Amino acid sequence: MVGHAFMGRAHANAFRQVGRFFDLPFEVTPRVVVGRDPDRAEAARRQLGFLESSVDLAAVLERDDVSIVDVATPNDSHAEIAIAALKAGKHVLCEKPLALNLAQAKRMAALAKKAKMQVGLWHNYRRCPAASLAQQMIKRGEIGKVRQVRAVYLQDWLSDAKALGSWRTKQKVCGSGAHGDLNAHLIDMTHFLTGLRFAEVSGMEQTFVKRRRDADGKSRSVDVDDALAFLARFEGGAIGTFEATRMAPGRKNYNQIEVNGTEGSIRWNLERMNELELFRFDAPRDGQGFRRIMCMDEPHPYAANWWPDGHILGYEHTFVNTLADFLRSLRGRKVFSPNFDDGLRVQAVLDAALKSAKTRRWVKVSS
Ligand code: SOE
Repeated sequence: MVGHAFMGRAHANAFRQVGRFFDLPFEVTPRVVVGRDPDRAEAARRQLGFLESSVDLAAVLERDDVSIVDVATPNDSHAEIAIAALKAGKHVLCEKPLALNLAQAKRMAALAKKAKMQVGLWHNYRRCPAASLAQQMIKRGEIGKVRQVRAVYLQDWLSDAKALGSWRTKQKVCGSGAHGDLNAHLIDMTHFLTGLRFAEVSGMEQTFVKRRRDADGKSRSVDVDDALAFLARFEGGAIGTFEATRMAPGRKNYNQIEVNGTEGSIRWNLERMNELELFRFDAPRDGQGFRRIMCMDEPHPYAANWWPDGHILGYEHTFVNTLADFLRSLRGRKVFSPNFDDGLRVQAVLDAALKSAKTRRWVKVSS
């Protein structure tokens, strides 16, 4: 595992838990945690439960007792690490978004195809049981043909102008702000739930706080969006609205998507992540309304691997579910999704929406 901050902790937890809750084709050993600072990497090794720590990725990639490389670093190093790992013949899991920009994403997807290794992206919300159930329901036609998608991912941790800047506010490290961080999840979730393909987008961005003091005390300009909203037209005529912000006071991690079809609607909200809301016109008129499905019973995706009905799951379980499917896909080489092709499709939409926001015109999404 390369990187050991917030996502590194979420991934490390998944590496340690997955064998306790899923029948896997083989045992998982969290072997080496790689960082930039030896003392911090060693502290992470102890806390996160790896056998070794290292600051020498090249040496780790040469080892034949390392078969999967997990990229849990900021966005500007995803391409370099994933490409080196693929060239070293390793399977690769990578945090979202796949890359800094479309060009890097294209290179990563092309190499993954050539390398014939299994690759995956940690778009963890797909494997929230309720989100996976929504995908199954939409696929079997429960809401008819999809007409509209309405998705928001709202946070508020940068609302205060005095909040510190970080790699997430520097374009050369993160690529874009709330857009690449949060709209990436909404775009991937839309692909997953509906199978729709984005055709063209019209975006609007805003940076409300133009300079921030970093942890080193220096004030630096913020060259990424604090918020980016965009309209989308899909192939086939469906339309969508998407919004990402870090400036919505009170919205801590409010990731919500609603899909409207010809026969009904489905809505999932991360703040009530174990529940799915479904509306269908075919209920009797006097009983119509959204009904709340509790997605923790045996037939619901992943639920049987965890606790009895009603014992709710949390954020960290979505990473364990994701890893379980990735590991199971290694046996018999079933294609895991989201892979780097899926990540490239997300990057194409991110890229088009950002271009649209800067040029104030509709932009076609490159296929
Ligand atoms: C910060 O916005 C963040 O950690 C994202 O980077 C993650 O992808 C999201 O799952 C939670 O919020």
